[in-house]
Amino acid sequence: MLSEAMTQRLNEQINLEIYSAHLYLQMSSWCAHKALEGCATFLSRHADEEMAHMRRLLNYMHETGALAILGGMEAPLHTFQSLKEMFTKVYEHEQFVTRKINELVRLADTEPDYATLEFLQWYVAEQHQEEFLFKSILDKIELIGTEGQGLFFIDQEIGKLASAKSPTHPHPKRCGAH
Ligand code: OFO
Repeated sequence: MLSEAMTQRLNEQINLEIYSAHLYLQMSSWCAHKALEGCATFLSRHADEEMAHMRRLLNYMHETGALAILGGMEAPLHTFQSLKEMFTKVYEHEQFVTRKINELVRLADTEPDYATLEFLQWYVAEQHQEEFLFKSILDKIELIGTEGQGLFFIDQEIGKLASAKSPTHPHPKRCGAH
């Protein structure tokens, strides 16, 4: 059974995952509007992954007999100066999510709530991959640039990342990784 504090923090995390999905879907729409189809597809699939993160939490709460409460949320940003600015915001958002996961882990450890601590390990690993993914996209943007044809090539590269994602392995493999 979850403590009241843990129930509240898991609820916050559920709502944060839904906000992440909204944010990435909105960004996907901005990209589609700018004819950046590769980025639009990538971000739309990533929004689906955020909803899967939310469902995993929701199921865990159901298993423990807790009530999940969905709240209202602010509308995400819908306009950006550039693709680089948009992906910088994605990276910052993922770093924020990592901090929230770390806070959850700390709470589970101090309560102690070992079942939730174990459950959260998946999110710890996932956040490592998410930060790596978005940092590597920013590195690509830095390397190729977005001037002239650069923007076209960046869009193609990010589109390839979308097709590399699969339901069983949502993140493209790192070079040399398993
Ligand atoms: Fe993008 O991360 Fe969810 O948890």
